[in-house]
Amino acid sequence: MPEALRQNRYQMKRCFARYVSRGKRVVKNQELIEELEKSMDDKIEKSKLMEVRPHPGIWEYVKVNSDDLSVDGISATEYLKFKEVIFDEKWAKDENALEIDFGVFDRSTPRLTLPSSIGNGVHFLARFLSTKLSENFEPLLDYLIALNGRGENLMINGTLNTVNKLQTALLLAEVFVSGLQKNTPFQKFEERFEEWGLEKGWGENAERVKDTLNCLSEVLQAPDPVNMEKFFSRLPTIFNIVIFSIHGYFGQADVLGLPDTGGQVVYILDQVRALEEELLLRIKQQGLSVKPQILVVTRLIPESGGTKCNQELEPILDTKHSHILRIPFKTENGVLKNWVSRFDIYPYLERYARDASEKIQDHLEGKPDLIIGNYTDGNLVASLMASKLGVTQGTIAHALEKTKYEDSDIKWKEFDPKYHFLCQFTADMIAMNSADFIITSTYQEIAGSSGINVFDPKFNIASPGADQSVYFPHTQKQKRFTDFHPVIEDLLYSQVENDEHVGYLTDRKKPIIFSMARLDTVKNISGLTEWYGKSKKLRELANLVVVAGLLDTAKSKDREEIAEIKKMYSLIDRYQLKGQFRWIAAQTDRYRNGELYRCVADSKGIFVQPALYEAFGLTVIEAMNCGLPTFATNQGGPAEIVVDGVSGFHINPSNGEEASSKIADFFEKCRGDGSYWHKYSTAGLVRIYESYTWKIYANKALNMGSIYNFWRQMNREEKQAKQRYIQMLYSLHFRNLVRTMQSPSGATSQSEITA
Ligand code: UDP
Ligand code: LCN
Repeated sequence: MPEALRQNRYQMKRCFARYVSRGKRVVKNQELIEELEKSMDDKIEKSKLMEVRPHPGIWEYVKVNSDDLSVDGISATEYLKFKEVIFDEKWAKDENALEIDFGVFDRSTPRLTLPSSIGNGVHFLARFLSTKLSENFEPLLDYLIALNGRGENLMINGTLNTVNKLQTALLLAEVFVSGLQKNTPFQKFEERFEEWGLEKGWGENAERVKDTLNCLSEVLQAPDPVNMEKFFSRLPTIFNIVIFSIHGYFGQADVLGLPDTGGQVVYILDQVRALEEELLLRIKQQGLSVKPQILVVTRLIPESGGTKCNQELEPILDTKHSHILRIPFKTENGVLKNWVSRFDIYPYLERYARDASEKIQDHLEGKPDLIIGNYTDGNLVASLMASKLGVTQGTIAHALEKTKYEDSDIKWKEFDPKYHFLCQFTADMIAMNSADFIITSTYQEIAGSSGINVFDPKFNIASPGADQSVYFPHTQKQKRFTDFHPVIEDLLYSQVENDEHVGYLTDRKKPIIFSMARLDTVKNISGLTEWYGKSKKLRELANLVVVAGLLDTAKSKDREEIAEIKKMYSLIDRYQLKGQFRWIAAQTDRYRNGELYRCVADSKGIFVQPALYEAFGLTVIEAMNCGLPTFATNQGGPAEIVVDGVSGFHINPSNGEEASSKIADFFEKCRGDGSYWHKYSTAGLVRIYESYTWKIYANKALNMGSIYNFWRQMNREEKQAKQRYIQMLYSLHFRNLVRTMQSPSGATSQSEITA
């Protein structure tokens, strides 16, 4: 940096003078770059300077004097202190303020060192374990001896209590199965295996058994990461999974679009289907006949507004053995009847964790093998339960609010009365640190600002997919849900305005710019509406249709949604949008929505995801699966899903003018070249099939469950020490935060509680 500043001294001085003259004490990266761009006249110099080389996860802190451009390196602590002084001087300067450091417990946890390995924890761990085990195989041996399913020994029994004995048994067995027909079922030679100390679980037939035996022999001879990962992916360790997703309305019908109920529900139901399918396949391949169970545990809401969220147990559609289990929030006054915003949920969670733990063990007739949490509330409860029962814990770290609400890390005090970020960030810290592994959907979710060491091998990227029986290309004519066409025709083109749609389209020949999201501020649907309103060119080229939230403030209970509804009406007025714009209320039927995306594709339209920040962006992959060219925010997950200019386009949500003109440019090119639209439609599909499917996801997630389960046992002592520290933080700090929390929605008032 000093060198770069010296080379362009004049321009840099101008640039820094501009930063300072803004009078802002905190300036974002984006703004820094914009100013920098403005200050440079010379094109070549500019492109040299703008060639920022990102080293994700590696931070450098410097202090620059804007007068003489001198640069001094400073430490992370100094930087944070400096930043905090701006907001709360007294606190930031308190030398004895509480500092929390989990790092001290992770002395023997290996650390990734390459930014390119971030998010690839499983591979890294397999490599690390290979080295560790080559020094001593005992832990693996003990682990295998202890394996059992429903009280039955699996893989090996206690007679193989030394590595030598195990190696000999493997050799004998391998020679034996080599002489059998490949498809000989395990049952045919089960007794023979028992004589050698080998139990069920090696495979369904001679061929599979041989391969697994060989894999372990290789590991024992000279452990290598590839065989290690393969061996763990074959071990029968996971049969029962609990997935927590507590807040919102969690159901299978008529819930999407309700406050706090969006992608998470879709994600989890699809995830369960994919996990069950993969579990069934694995169990069959292991030669076992265990029935796997997956329980999605959520909140039972007595006043459920016509949804099924007041039912305790509900089988999950398109699965064989999976259920939704609902447990109510209880207080000393009884059961809480109404929905509670996810921001106000903290006071109920501890009791919930206790109640849930009991119910779950009743239902499963024992402990689960893996507990997965979603979102802050689910992750906190997952940590409480996992640490109590000693079960492996996975955390799904997406949609964390710290990244969704700009500056929420430094302005938490200002935000706290409304959002209770203090509770939330503390809960996230507790859950993330107690988790055995963390699944994120994208690289950015880790390398962003999770506040946790991103070189920790617990981080793994496993991106979700979209259900391909619902979201498939518009060109697959024979599969299309044509029964919905009359309703969709009406939704899009009827000239009436009612409870379900406002605005109308007069020229139906124009392509449709389509968007669909909850009506949250961060989703920026009102932003897109405004960009469209302001752009004459765009209004000439295309119509705008958005599906979002409710159309009537009186019907919404969500403070943010109410503000957005008002804003939408004022935009319709200000820009006189009627005739070119249709606003449709939240749609809950995913089959119909799938067809809706395809009908938009029939109009040669596009999908736009304009969010100010998007953690992942399920709608982006749904649209791409349906063959819709997609323009997606460059803030968050969509920036990774879409490769700009190749499989779709990026737009900058804070520069509406630029976004509108990029979209207009696309439509103009489509007018001039009939193949242009198809090119992007196809490229989007290619991108999906190579990286974003549920099959890929389920395979990765189960491998994580298996290998981290072993690691937590190997690393038991350190884990316990850390857990003690976390418990202390929970009891002494978190509980206090919850106790002093004010409930802005008044959700705890007596009227809403039944005895
Ligand atoms: N969705 C829906 N109806 C609506 C709005 C959204 O069915 O009115 C679905 C949408 O198809 C997607 C999910 O809700 O499956 C939204 O997921 P996304 O990741 O885009 O956003 P989130 O709501 O999770 O923040
Ligand atoms: C995660 C999601 O995907 C959203 O749909 C939720 O509203 C958000 O979390 C908060 O629950």
